[in-house]
Amino acid sequence: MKKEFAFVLAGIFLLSILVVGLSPAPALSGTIKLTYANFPPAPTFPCIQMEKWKKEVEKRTNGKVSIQTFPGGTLLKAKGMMDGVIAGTADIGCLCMAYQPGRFLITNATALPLGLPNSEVASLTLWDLYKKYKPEAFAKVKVLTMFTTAPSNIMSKIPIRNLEELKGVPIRASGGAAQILKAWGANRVGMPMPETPEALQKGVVKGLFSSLEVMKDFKFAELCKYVTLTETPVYPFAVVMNMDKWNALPDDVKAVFDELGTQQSAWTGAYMDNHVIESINWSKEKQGVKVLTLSEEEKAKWNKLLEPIVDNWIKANAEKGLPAKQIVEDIKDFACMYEGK
Ligand code: DTR
Repeated sequence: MKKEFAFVLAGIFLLSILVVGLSPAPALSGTIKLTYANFPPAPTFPCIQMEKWKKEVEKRTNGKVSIQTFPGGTLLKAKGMMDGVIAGTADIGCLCMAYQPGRFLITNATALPLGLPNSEVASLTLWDLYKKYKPEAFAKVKVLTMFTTAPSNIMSKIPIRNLEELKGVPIRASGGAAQILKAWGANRVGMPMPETPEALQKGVVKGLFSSLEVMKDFKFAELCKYVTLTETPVYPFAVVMNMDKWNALPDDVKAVFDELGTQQSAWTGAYMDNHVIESINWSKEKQGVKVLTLSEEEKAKWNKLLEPIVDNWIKANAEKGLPAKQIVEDIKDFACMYEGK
């Protein structure tokens, strides 16, 4: 009897080892921990959207996933983001595609002067474009979402009311925005956003060309007392995940990440559009910033100079074998759809 009892006990013991041994790893080791790198400081919009995503993921997975965020370039910096995520330095990273213009040809087409009206429409347009073309440039990562800034405007230390006043003035811009500034005759200076405050302070540049929420978030309104409204172009962003880390996630977590793709794109766009309004009001009321609108006649001159940019882009990229004309058409069509036109 004693012997039989001992056998049963041993059996139960062996079985329990087997059951525990075979259960999936996450249940055993508890939460899945992921790192998320971002390049600009914490109060800026790429990091605000990162914290929102972290909160949503932790809520929707009931704490099964925990995200550790690294704003301010503490884990990866602007230009090293994509390769850092591919190499696994961070599990997830947020990148501004404009900082590597030749690398993300298809998605960077959203930075052409195509009249994308705001960040929400442009973000959803970019996300659709990505989903349609699944560009080779992202083959080594899992893309979690994409979004854009609001349209760009000139922020400067001196008033710029016409092309003559812009001629030769050193203004900071990256990617697609750079060729726009060049077409208008400015002396464009390229650098990622986190380097801009110092360049402005030292006088290396007299202004920048970006979406206007930075007037408040980087306190540029303290230095740049003028805004010239140009309302083009947007800058595209992507949030990418290390492929091995993605493949190792359980299916229910993958489903949460996937369902958040479009929602995060729309949320970030709406946040950006509202925040631009707040930033302009703050700049005018608290910093005495003057917002300059180009006269109709002047605006027509500025627009005329941009006309060859889209045509040249189509020509150059068709030669590289891309369906360049179709890409531009798709951007316009998606944008019309989201604008409700
Ligand atoms: N306009 C791009 C991207 C950009 C706009 N706002 C922010 C804030 C923080 C980092 C990047 C950006 C640019 O000028 O770099």
